Amino acid sequence: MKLYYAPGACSLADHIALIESKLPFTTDKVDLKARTTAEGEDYTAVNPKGYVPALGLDAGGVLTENVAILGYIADRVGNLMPQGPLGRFRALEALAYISTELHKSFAPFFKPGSSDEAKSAAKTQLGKRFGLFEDALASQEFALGDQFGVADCYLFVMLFWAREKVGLDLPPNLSSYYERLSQRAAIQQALAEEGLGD
Ligand SMILES: N[C@@H](CCC(=O)N[C@@H](CS)C(=O)NCC(=O)O)C(=O)O
Repeated sequence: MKLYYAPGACSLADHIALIESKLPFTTDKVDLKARTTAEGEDYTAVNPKGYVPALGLDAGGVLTENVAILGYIADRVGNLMPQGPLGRFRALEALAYISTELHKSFAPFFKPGSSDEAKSAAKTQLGKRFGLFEDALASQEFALGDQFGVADCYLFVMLFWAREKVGLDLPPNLSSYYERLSQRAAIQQALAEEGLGD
């Protein structure tokens, strides 16, 4: 597999998940402005959507969208989503929430020319949407229970942005969760490989 990523973008979630999965993979860094990759590919030919992430599959073809890529990785290994008959649906439920309710709420912080008003409204919305995980983390170690999984990979990136891009003060449970995850080997490795380590 080959992960197409941009440093510190949402593709960091997939990068972390791939390291956690211990499946073999390579990476290719995408220049999102030029739409080319470090290995010299035309990125629009890889992913006509033009954005990261994209995952080149061993059997051929390319998978896009964080929810699908993270779900695919979790399905391949089985230990990155909750167990039980509803486990994969709990993972999809969390990934969909993170994608649509958290990830998209960061838009004003990435879009050039966004007004202070739009940023302030987004900050308020993010604070509310993170509340679901703040409450859950009062009684469990990870986003979906006591086992690390793909939802944590994605939630980590949202918290990384909340700290780095928005300057959001994280409530106590999320703050200690973020500090714990920051010490995790796969997360440190992914950050270092993207040039974002300490
Ligand atoms: N719906 C997509 C959104 C991916 C996305 O927002 N990618 C951003 C980086 S976090 C990007 O590549 N933006 C550059 C662009 O759109 O040109 C997914 O969840 O995978």
